[in-house]
Amino acid sequence: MRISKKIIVLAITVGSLASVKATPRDTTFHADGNPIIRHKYTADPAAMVYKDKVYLYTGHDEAAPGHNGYTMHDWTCFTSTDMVNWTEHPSPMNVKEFKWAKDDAWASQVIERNGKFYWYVAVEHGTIHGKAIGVAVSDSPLGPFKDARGSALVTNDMTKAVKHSWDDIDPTVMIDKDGQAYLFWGNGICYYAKLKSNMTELDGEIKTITLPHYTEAPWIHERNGWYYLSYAYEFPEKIAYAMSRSINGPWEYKGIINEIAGNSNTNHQAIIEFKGKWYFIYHNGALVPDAGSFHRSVCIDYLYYNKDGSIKRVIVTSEGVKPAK
Ligand code: FUB
Repeated sequence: MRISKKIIVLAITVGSLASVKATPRDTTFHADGNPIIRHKYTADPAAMVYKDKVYLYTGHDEAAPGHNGYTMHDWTCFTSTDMVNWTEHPSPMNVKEFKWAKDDAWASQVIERNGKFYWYVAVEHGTIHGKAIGVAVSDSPLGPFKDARGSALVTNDMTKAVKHSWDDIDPTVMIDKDGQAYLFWGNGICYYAKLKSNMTELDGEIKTITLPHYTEAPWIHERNGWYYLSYAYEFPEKIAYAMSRSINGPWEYKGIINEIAGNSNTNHQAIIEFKGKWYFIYHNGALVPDAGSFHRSVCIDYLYYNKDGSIKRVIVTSEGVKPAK
């Protein structure tokens, strides 16, 4: 049998194409109300505004249907210039990036300093029992992000205020006006510490903040000289907040701003200002019936302030927000 040269060339080409891994691409979509992301489950939103663009980083719920527990291995990244039209970028980081971690790509936050991007994440430590906080760094907000230390920044044996092993989760980070960076985190108690200017080492002691019915998910932001520390309150979680004139406190408890997130026990907010409006970004379990606490979805609604700087209760909507101009 004679096989033509053309067929041989075609067979070699198809064979080599099959062995090349498909490169993940950016994809764009228009958010049609809340939840804003409907093609996968997303949780624990953290948003950063950088150069007129919103970078939304989320956890990724991948639990099997009906599984009552978190299955989370990587984080996602979406960007938008108007809060409605979004681009999804290939996942900038998997928990495997942290060689010392076992699993559990839990809540996180990215911040920029001097042109570098630092990503603080909660994961399960591989050898020190309990959750831990790691930090990754990149030259681009889209990654690739690399473990910045080769070890955890915070481990369970460094924090003794509560007895359970998952107190070192949910990092939130802020650089104050004087250039001093702070990390807040915690489940069951709110911890905070200064960060060195390299952003990868704690600077001094770990302190605690007493807040009524504090569960987890602290988020720190500043507006007009007021510092706001919002957090998940009770369980199932509402979102409450405290205010202070200094990032070091004292914090005055101000009340609840968001009610329980439908059928999700957790609520996990991020708060940002973008193009003159304030946004409350959170998750619920409302994508499909029975989505619940382990198949969560990110939503966005507006956040408004009173004249005295206090925050108005968030009105959670199905319609979501309008395009920002
Ligand atoms: O996603 C895992 C955990 O659930 C987060 O760390 C908490 O804030 C809660 O949302």
